[in-house]
Amino acid sequence: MEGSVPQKAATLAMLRQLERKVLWLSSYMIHHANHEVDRGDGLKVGGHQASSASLVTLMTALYFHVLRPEDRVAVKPHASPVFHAIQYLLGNQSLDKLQNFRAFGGAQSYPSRTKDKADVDFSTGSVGLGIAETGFASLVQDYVHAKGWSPNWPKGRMIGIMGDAEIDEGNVHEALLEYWKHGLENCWWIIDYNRQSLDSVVSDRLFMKMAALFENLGWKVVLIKYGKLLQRAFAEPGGQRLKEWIDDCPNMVYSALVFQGGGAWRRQLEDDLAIHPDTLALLRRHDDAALARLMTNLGGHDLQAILEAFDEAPTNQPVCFIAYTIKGFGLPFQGHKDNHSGLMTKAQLGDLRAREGINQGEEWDKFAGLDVPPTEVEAFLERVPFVAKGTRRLKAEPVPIGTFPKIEAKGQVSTQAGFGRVLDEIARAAGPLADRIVTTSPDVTVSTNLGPWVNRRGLFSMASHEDVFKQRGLLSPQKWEMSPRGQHFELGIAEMNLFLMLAALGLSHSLFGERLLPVGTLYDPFVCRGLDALNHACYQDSRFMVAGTPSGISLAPEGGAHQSIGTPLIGMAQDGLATFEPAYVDELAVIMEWAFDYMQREGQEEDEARWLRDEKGGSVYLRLSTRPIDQLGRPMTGELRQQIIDGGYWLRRPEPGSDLAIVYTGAVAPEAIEAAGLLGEDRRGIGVLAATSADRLSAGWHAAQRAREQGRREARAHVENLLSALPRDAAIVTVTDAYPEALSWLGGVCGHRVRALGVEHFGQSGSIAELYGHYGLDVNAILTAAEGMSGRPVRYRFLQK
Ligand SMILES: Cc1ncc(C[n+]2csc(CCOP(=O)(O)OP(=O)(O)O)c2C)c(N)n1
Ligand SMILES: [Mg+2]
Repeated sequence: MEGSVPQKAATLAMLRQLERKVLWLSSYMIHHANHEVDRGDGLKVGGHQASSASLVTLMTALYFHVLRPEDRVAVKPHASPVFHAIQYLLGNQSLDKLQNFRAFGGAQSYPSRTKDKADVDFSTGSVGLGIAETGFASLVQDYVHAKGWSPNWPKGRMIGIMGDAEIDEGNVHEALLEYWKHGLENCWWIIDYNRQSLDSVVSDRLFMKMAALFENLGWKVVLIKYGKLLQRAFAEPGGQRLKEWIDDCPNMVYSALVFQGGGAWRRQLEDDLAIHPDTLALLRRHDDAALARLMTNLGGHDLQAILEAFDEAPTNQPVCFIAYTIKGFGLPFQGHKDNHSGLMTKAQLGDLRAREGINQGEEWDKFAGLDVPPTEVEAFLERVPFVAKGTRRLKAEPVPIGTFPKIEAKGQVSTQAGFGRVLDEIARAAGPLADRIVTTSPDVTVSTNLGPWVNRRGLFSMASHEDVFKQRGLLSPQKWEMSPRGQHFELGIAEMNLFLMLAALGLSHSLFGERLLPVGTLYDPFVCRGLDALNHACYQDSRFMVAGTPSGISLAPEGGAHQSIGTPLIGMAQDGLATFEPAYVDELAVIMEWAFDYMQREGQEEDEARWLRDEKGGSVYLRLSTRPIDQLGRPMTGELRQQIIDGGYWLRRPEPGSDLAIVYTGAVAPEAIEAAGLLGEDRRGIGVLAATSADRLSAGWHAAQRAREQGRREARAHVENLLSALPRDAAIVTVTDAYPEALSWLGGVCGHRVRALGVEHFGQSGSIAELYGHYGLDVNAILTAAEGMSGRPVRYRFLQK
């Protein structure tokens, strides 16, 4: 704590006042949501009062004194009421939002970057993710500064305030390993060590193993265990015995005594310490209330102990503060093992109101009940360093895409190879786009075709490392040089880390004022391994491009464990993520050019009729394949380009009177085209529709339906326009190397009958021909489906070449 002795004392006194106010406001917010407002169904809406209360002191110290504007914070989900109360006092949150906590349009149950208007840096909710993102954000901050960017925004601490049970989440451990490799520095994790989770009490012995793990991985571990009252008591005669008693006390017993209060403390301690007269005398110098205060004076509830710990923390390594706290501290259910969903009764709230000196009607008053005049509190709040620069959400100039490289794809090429070529060409052409792209991959850099990009742009590391193979003149197509100039983050296999890294990179414009264009790659089936982190990234409106490749059973010999089936449905259902599965490299190039722009859009318009997020922008998922297919060598017209982006185009337009169309997505294009050719021998004008994005087609369709329902009768979706070219009684055969429902919905658009071909069972090893034959994606399967739909036999069959 800076300043002279009287200044420090004054700050401490003011923080004590604010601590009381934050406890009151956060408690009242929850009470108001549950008791004062009739939400119509009589159900309790909850609010995590106990979880919140354990962090009142710590967060008061942080937000009103320790934090600087450049510090970025992930707040434990269940501390949302405390967070909002603090934001209200700092002028960042309106009373209306507070009064509507957990209600429609009100302050969110868990702090949200996108839903809350308050100053949220990282959304939290799914425990383990917000906290893990702080370390990745710190690495991104290093990256931005290593490039000499962000000159007007100093480096800050990336701070995670976490529950002790969050440590159980595997992704937290995965993140710790990754941080170590990248030399993490500016990161604080503050663990709310209330030794309780939702159901149960956290094992103390296990937790100390965790502390050792942190130290092993380069963190400084700081225990904030005892408050000043206890520290002073330990120094008195008999005090050491008391300390030993507390240190040895099982969590369960301690929690029960906290709940029971002064009388119970006295009985237990006098029994256990009966043969130590000094200690008994020490205890007897306290009345019951004072004894309870003393015995619950853990470090995490003692402002002075907290501020000292923060003050003394090293600045050149990550720090893990283990702050001992009591769940529900200061409230009637403090310490009770079942208090997770506890709510105060009206009578209990009345007691708290009386204790805090707040009159009826003054509940929302920022200053009521405090021991200092409002003007002094106001003056203090105005000087709080955290809000000195006003709003902390930064903006960055868009990166110009410039002339996008032309990719001449001839012969047989896969979309995965095309993806590598596009990035290689961007790297070769150089310029702002190339400079702002950052790539990353969980140990599949080379096998997802990022190799050429990395060869040109290098790996990122704060320290420089030469490529040993290159130094020794050993032949390798892959350069592996690391330096602060590099533009590729090499990650270990953990896919959660990939998405947490993408989330952090994709928020750089907002966190650090510098736009990055992150591109990640992973094997498509393992999207599921990182799925919650992907969802977390999108929920925060982070902006990135991710390529899932290779995908589907087209990865033939690799077998069922590596062949993705359901990922297109994930892409469709994931908000904030536009999903594409092109078949041809020219389509892919169009999509990537568009994507680098789309990732940067920040429009406000949320016109439901065009709910493709075209104004708002978002992230992009490319589902790619290793199957080389014959390229079409066609001119790329403006109209075709637009249709590829909108989700589909007629590769072959159906003729009037046609009774069949084949709709395909991705790598099965050759089968669709071949089948159409064979069917065309004896049928008129069969259509072939290329669906480049089932996701955008369906989003546009839903939007147009909604718009019409709202009176905009002229609204029409791209897919409606496309399918209106096909007579209503014609049939559609859809085919995709994925779960068939990715396309079967097309039948609902204009009422066509649909036979949807796809993969419904786990894949296996084999050749593409064998697997397409077995799973029913080959030409003959399409012909048979066509036959079934029209009731007419097909004349020509496909003979294996
Ligand atoms: C991934 C995930 N799983 C389960 C939950 C449900 N949940 C919410 S809080 C909680 C326990 C939290 O315990 P802790 O982190 O110790 O926080 P405390 O309430 O003790 O402060 C659980 C299991 C969740 N939010 N996220
Ligand atoms: Mg806990």
